[in-house]
Amino acid sequence: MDGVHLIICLLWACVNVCECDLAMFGEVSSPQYPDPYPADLQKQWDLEVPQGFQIQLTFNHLDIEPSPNCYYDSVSVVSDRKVLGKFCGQNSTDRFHPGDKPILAPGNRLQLLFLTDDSNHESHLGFSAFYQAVDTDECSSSSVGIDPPCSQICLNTLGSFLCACQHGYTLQPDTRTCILECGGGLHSELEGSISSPGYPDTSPLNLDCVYNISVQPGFMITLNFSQNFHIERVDIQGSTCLFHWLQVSVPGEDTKKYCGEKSPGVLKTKSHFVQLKYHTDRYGESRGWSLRYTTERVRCPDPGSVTNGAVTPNFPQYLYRDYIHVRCNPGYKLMRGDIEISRFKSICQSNGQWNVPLPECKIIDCGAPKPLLNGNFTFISGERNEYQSVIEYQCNKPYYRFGDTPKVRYKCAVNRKWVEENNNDVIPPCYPVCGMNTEDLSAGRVFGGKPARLGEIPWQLFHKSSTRGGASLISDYWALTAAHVVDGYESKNMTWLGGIINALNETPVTIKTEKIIIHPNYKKVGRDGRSSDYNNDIALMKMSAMVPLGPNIRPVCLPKKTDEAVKEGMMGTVSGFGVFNWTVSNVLRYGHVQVYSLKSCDRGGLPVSDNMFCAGDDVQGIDSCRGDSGGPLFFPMLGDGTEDHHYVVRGIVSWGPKCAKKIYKGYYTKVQNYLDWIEETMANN
Ligand SMILES: *[C@@H]1O[C@H](CO)[C@@H](O)[C@H](O)[C@H]1NC(C)=O
Ligand SMILES: *[C@@H]1O[C@H](CO)[C@@H](O)[C@H](O)[C@H]1NC(C)=O
Ligand SMILES: *[C@@H]1O[C@H](CO)[C@@H](O)[C@H](O)[C@H]1NC(C)=O
Ligand SMILES: *[C@@H]1O[C@H](CO)[C@@H](O)[C@H](O)[C@H]1NC(C)=O
Ligand SMILES: *[C@@H]1O[C@H](CO)[C@@H](O)[C@H](O)[C@H]1NC(C)=O
Ligand SMILES: CC(=O)N[C@H]1CO[C@H](CO)[C@@H](O)[C@@H]1O
Repeated sequence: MDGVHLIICLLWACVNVCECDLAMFGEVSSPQYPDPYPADLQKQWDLEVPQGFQIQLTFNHLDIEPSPNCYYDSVSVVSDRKVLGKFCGQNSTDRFHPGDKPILAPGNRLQLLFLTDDSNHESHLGFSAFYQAVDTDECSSSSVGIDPPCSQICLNTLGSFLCACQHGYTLQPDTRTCILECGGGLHSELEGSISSPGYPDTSPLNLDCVYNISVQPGFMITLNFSQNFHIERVDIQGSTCLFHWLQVSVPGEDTKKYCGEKSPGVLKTKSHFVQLKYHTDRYGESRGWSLRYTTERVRCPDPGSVTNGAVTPNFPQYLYRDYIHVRCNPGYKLMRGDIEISRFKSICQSNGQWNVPLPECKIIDCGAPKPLLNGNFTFISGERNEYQSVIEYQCNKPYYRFGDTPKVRYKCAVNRKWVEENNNDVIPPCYPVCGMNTEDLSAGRVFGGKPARLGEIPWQLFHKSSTRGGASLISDYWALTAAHVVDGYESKNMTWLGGIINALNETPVTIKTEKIIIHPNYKKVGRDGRSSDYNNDIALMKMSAMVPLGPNIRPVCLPKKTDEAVKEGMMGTVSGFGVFNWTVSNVLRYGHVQVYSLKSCDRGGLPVSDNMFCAGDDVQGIDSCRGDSGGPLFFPMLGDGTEDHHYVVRGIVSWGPKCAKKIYKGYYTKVQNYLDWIEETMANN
């Protein structure tokens, strides 16, 4: 008992210690061998070879005191607490001598236990042994202890073994047991094969095999049974396939049972899940079946077409995961209902439906054309501001016109803008037409001037209250006058009348000034009432509202920088509501005057500058007079093919020594000297 306990303890220790690589063979011998062994010995050897091998021990020499049952001295071979042999003696003729027969342990370990008593009188030498690893025949049941190691086929390998199964059976996870291949598992690949257990051998009896084919939604399974099909058919009283059958179930459809010798052939299931059940009972014979299944993608209906657009790509058929785009033709926009979308994509879904319905392509529109101040547009072609509609802008005739073209055309373009041929989308402004009158002035000299008819001098403005004065309208906002007329009014709103020839019995166009700008170099009238020298006697007035141009109120032209300067002998017309025949006139009068050289005009002692010129009438005493100040002296410009006949204001009625005396002439501000100032002032205010 003590011995066994010790073995176990030592064995336990050895298992813990020897993690090292184990030798495939080795030697072991008694203490002091080949000299005689000592007395009172109790020694153990734990021998081990690698896992998967058996350990085999062979004594090459053994000389131990012989005794019945090796009672005195002995060497024991122990495996797994079982004593394989207890040896003593000198040679193989001894009953307990092992000879040279190998001793094979069932496992990869064994222990040697050498025991001696208190004497070794005959000087026995002990033993010497050799051990080695022997490949286990794991397949023969006795050596492993599991009975049998494999349920079907056992294959020995070096240090181990493998189990294999007969056809139609599969090895279980325990790697030993074979079970009948019968349904089970899930067929989730997009194609594959399934056959009855053992096929093409006769199917086993008592089967209930379930095969699930389950692929992802969007795919449809097609079963293709081979022609080699045989399931026992027993029909009784209208019931078929009573005992052996193959059942095919598709969700949402009636299950179908098949038996007999005719292959079901090709079954298109239109489903992504199919369950097969194969049943045999305890009797009869079915030779089985096999099938190959394939899948195809679900098909979506033809998406159709979009008017004024294109559906791409154009496939003969559209399958699950295919997608389409819709693009509209130029000039059309994508609309989903009432909402415009920038792009469109629809995907064929697993249910065979498109995820979004097709959009519409609607013609684009450019919106209402921009209004044009003092002008308007008309549709030349198209309507509702749609793509490629053409509009034409015109300025309100005859009072306004574009700078150089009579009309401009714009087309509704792809970029949804109204653009000109050259893609310009800026509409030029309408400028007032200047220098035109409705009634032409009678030519020739008229004594003392002549009352004007309406529309003859439509640029004439009249300031009636306190300071009588005149001015010339030069645009639909600006008027030109003499500085001395508005001197002192800069901080006031002056009311001017226009469109009249009689200040008493007509309804004038009343216009108010918003700004009065006197030429900076004009010397204003001092506090002492000292009069100005009339140099730079020019001022601009901006009106608070646009002057409504019409037949009787229209601007006069300014001279061009390139125009010839005013010179002696030129004939112009002066107009105003000034003093006539010694009384203040309420009637607009005009008279034709001639330009004289400054030398030939008597200036009545006042200084004269180059910013002035003088004009008058030697013959009939035509002259501007008090109350005419600020009014125009205008000259006709004959039409020359590029321009129509029009009037240009070259002088502003400024001062004169005495009215209508032949020797005295009137002095006028020379407008041509102030063109830059006028242009700048009008642009900056
Ligand atoms: C096969 O399908 C059925 C029905 O959907 C299900 O109950 C069963 O668990 C499935 N078996 C396998 C192995 O997938
Ligand atoms: C079904 O399988 C047979 C044999 O493998 C083959 O010739 C046939 O084309 C298949 N039919 C279909 C629809 O796949
Ligand atoms: C512009 O013309 C349209 C017709 O073309 C007309 O209905 C509209 O009143 C006009 N607008 C102006 C400001 O004249
Ligand atoms: C004149 O009228 C305009 C409005 O048109 C106003 O802004 C301005 O203050 C008024 N007064 C003067 C002195 O211009
Ligand atoms: C000027 O007035 C006088 C009377 O004051 C009148 O006799 C004369 O006809 C008038 N001349 C003109 C040209 O109106
Ligand atoms: C062959 C041989 O050595 N035989 C010997 C075996 O041992 C006995 C004594 O135990 C001898 O008598 C034999 O001669």
